Formats: sequence, structure tokens, C-alpha cells
Amino acid sequence: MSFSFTRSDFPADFLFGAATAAYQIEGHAFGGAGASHWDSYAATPGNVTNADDGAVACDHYHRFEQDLDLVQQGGFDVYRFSVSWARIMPDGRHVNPEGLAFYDRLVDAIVARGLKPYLTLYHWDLPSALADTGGWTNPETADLFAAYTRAVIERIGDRVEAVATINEPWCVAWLSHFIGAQAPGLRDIRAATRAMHHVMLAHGKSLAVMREMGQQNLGIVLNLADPHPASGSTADIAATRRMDGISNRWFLDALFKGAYPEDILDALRPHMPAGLEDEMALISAPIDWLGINYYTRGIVADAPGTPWPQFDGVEGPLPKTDMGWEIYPEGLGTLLARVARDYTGDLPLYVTENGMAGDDHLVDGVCDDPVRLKYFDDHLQVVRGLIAEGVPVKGYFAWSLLDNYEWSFGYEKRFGLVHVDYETQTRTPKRSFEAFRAALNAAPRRLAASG
Ligand code: GCO
Repeated sequence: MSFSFTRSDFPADFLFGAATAAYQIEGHAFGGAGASHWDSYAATPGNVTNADDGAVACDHYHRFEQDLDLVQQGGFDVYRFSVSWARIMPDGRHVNPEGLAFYDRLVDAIVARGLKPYLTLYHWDLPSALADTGGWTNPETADLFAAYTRAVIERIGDRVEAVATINEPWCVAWLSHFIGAQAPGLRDIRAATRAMHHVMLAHGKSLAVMREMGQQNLGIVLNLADPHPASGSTADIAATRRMDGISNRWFLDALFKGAYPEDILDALRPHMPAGLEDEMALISAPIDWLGINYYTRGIVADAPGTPWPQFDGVEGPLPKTDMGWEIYPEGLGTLLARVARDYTGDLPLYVTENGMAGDDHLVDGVCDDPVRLKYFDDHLQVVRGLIAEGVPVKGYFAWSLLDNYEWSFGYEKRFGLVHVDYETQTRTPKRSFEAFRAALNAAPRRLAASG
């Protein structure tokens, strides 16, 4: 099986990438990294499947050369990766030279393969020492994030093509402090509210530091929901608006309108830090691109009799991935078109993550994943349609290069283009990887600007 497109069906400057994140692949036990709040979250019974943690993960720390060879062989233009705060600053404040040296080698190895490095500064792995002082509920974390940004950019900023400050602020704040499904696993509206602001403040402060340093091509990565009411009832429609407010408008309005949406702010205000209005100019400073991670849609029903925000997610009827997420490529189209129309205009948009977990198995050395292959194909056809309509989508990143540590789901969920045998650390490209390899190598590769 192959894709229904090749590289030449996309604009000449369209970028294809593969994405990963530090804690999910590196092996946090190596290289003098400090404890991450994911280590303690995973060590607490009931939080993570099999109590798996990221201590070894894919051992990318020792195998990154081989992993980058795969990105290159797949025909990708770009490699999206994150750096770990706790590896670079084990106590969140002071540099571990071994940590920075690792990323220095990594970026050199990316560039040496003619790939563009797309750096994410924060992909969820807060140093435990900062969790001890309140983590994202403490505004000091935003200041420390700015200092960390400076240390990273001083060392590798000269070679990275683009930088994202924060990956998925909704997950960092709401999922982790209100729903309690990711580290630190809190379920507290005041903690969640503060985190919802401080994570955006951290973005603003980090951005300001990078602007001052002259770093180019700066953005942020949001995971946006494509919300659908469970029925046509007024109550379900209103519930869907609340969900949209927390998941989408909170971040988009802050970034592009300089104010949080009034309907959500009204509900959260009693828990908000004072003086936040003064910080909105920093948060809404112009960015150069917006990344959007998209996996599925959300179906929302009113939940009468429960406290605000008074809604529940409802299971939909469509075929689902191994995560139980409906496969709904149309949602990517609706979402990106909406963002461009209502918020970003001509600003370049990137699909910074898209992919699915499958029940993947190696049989005679082959990992056949037809559902994933079709998933990628269908979503990339939606991207083609968007481009044809004039939506400025400039690139697409498959999540993920490797099977990896899927957070609360441990190693049980496999999102990779490449299968990982965690006993032997053997990498086996899946059929979906081969489809990318065929489609992306079908036309001559453009020379990367940096190499
Ligand atoms: C994200 C997550 C990834 C997940 C992926 C699949 O950015 O969404 O950070 O790390 O692995 O989304 O759930």
C-alpha cells in the first residue's frame, strides 16, 4: 500500500516532518538529568499503565544517530524535537553542562543530515525541583522558563530553524491540573486556573527573551479541539461553547486578541492571579507561525447538576484508534480553516502533530499498519484541500517517529512510524514509514537551506 499523493502534489516549499519529544524517547536516567515531575507521577500507583516511566524509553540518548538516519531515509525535511528542562537544568535553575552538550551534538547530527531542526522548549517535563515550589501554579516558573530559554538558545539557537516555546498549553495546564490525567495529576480549579495563565506568561517571557537575542522563526504549539455538540439541544450547544472556550479560545484569544475570552474568564476570575491584564501584551506579542496538533474531534454534552464547566465528553460512532479516539480527518480541515479565518490570517500554520496509536505487531520482521497509513493519507489530503482553499498551511509533522512513552499510557500505546522493541531497542520501520519514504523520495529532494 502507498499514499495517494507524492511530494510534488504539495507546494515546493511545503515541509514534511517527523516529531518526537524528549521525555518520551531519550531515557531520562542518562546524562545527569534531574528528576522530572513525570518520574514521581509515574511512581505513584494508578497514574500510569504498568507504572512505566521514561528512565530508559527508546534509549534515544545513546541511539540518536541511528534514529536521525531514519528521519533522513524517510525523506523528511524537518525533525521536530524537544529539549528537556530537567536534563539541561536538573534543579530547574542551574545548567548541567552534560545536558546542553547532548543537545549540541543532537542538533549537529540533525543538520549534518540535511534536516531542519524544529525545537520545542517545553514538552511537559517539568523539573521536580520546580514542581516542589508549585510548578505552573507559581508565577516564578515563568521567569525561570525565560532563563532556561536563554541558556538553550545561547547554545543551540544558531543552528535551529524554528522554535516553539510551549507544546500544548491546554495539556500542561487543564489536563494536568483540573482533569488530573497527566503530571502533576492535580484536580483543583485554582491550581488549573493559575497554570492556564502562567503557562501563557511563560510563553510570553520566553518569546521576549528570544526576540531580544535575535532568534528567528518563533511560535507556539496548541492542541486544539474540534468540538461537536452531542445533540442539537440548547444545553449541549452551550456546553460545547464552554469546552471550546477552555480548549481553544482561551489560548487563541490570548495570543491573537490579547485578552482571555470573557465567558471563561468570568467563571475563572475568582481563582485568577491579580493583575493579569498587565501581562496580556507580553502574551500576545507577535509570533511567526502557529503549530496545531490534531488527532480527533470532541463530542460534548451538557452535564446538569455538576459544577462549572458542566460538560462531559461523549463517545462518538466513528471507527477509533487504539486510544479510543475517533478517526475524523474532516476535523483538521474545519479547525485550521477556522483558526486562519478568525485569528491568524496569513500567518504560517503547521500541523505540528498528527498520527494514531495502533495495535501494531511485528510479524516475520514486518509491521503492517494499514489503518495508520490510511489515517496519514486522509489527513494529508485534507491538508491539500486547505492549501487549495488558500489556508497557509506550510508543513505537516507525523507523530511520531518512534513508538515511545505515551505518558499515562506508558509503552502500551504505539504511535510510531517505526516500531520499537523495548527489550532489544530494535527499530523496525512500519509500512506507514515506507509509504512516507516512497512519497517523499518520489521527487528530487530539495536542498535544505542549511546544508
Ligand atoms: C502531544 C503530546 C504527545 C503525545 C501525542 C499522542 O503533544 O500531544 O505531547 O507527546 O504523545 O499527542 O497522544
